[in-house]
Amino acid sequence: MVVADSPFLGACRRLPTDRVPVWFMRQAGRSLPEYRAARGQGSILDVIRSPELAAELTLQPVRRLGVDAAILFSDIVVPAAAIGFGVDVEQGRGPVIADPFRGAEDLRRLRRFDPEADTPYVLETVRILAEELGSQGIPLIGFAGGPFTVASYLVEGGPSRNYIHTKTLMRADPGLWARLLDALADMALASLRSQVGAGASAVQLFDSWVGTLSAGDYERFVLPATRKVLEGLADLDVPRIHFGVGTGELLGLMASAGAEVVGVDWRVPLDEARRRIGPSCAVQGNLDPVTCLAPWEVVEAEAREALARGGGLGHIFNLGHGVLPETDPATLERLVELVHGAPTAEGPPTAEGPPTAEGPPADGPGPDGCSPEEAEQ
Ligand code: 1CP
Repeated sequence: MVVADSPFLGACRRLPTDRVPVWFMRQAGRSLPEYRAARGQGSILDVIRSPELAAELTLQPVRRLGVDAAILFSDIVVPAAAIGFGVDVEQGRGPVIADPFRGAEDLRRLRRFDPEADTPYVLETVRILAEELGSQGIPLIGFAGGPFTVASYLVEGGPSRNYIHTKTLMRADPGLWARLLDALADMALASLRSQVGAGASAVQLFDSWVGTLSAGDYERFVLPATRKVLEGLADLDVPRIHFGVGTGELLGLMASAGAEVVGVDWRVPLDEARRRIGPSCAVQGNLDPVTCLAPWEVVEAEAREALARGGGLGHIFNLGHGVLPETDPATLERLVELVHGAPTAEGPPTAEGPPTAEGPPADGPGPDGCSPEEAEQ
């Protein structure tokens, strides 16, 4: 099979596929013994700077789990680290910034990101993977961090619960906030374009923590930058996936930002998510990652429910967020088998949205509906 005909790319375009495609966010990593064996002790940033190793870590879950897509082994803070913002990634904690972004003078530290010069190792990894996966007909997903989520690390200085500094900057100095997000949008866009140029077949924008915002704040403070990233990819003709956690109230707005696929976490059932997103986007999700720690019968029942509510057509099965390190890889293997054995919907999507096990769920598009130009296809 050639990559272009893969079930994953077909489902992103809401085309009929012979099976529901499945991959898992954070499918590479600590849940796999072969990852722990290969990773070594250094910073994850050092691993990412080693193309052969990063490519190997990307391929491990493809080999073991039989997933329909690979996701590049990298991190959302790689571009910011590469331009010298002073980012490190602490094992067991995540990204940390010794000297966080707090004022206008810090904008100078966010110089323009040039992927070829600043992260040649990422592009080399993508090239290795595109060749290796291409021969197997498996697409490679490139990714970048969404402007809000990357800003939250730069402004807070590390992982955060309440985003106090980030939200305060946003409200106290909206002009500076807009310039920060615009710079981070340019960074994400340059990174994603370069990954596609090197051979990635799809891209995902991880705005993981944007669910901390109200819809009003999201629309005013984040959506313009997100649109800039997604619309800036439109000419490349690769599916764009847009994902965040806790975004139930934001799904309609996120769908209006320009992606082909909206990622949904476990808090909103997929049929309801489709109602909020509108008929012109595919959906990705949405099994609770913690469910994977339950007995198989529970995993199976919840996965079947997600499949039924997802409706087959234009559904990429995934977890609602990343694989937890405690997950038994055997559970993920069984999940892939289960999803691949599930029925797919037939026929092209209707204006009402794809059918589900419970009949047509969508009574019209969400507030905006993504890729509106495709809505009547
Ligand atoms: O298979 C894969 O998905 C692995 C590749 C990958 C991806 C897609 C890594 C490697 N990081 C990411 C994206 C990423 N990084 C996101 C978006 C996805 C998500 O929401 O989970 C985010 C928010 C980060 C930031 C980050 N990097 C965190 C989260 C911290 C927090 O705020 O809670 C952590 C722990 C890291 C480090 C990191 N990146 C990747 C790995 C495997 C690790 C962990 C460990 C290590 O040091 O080995």
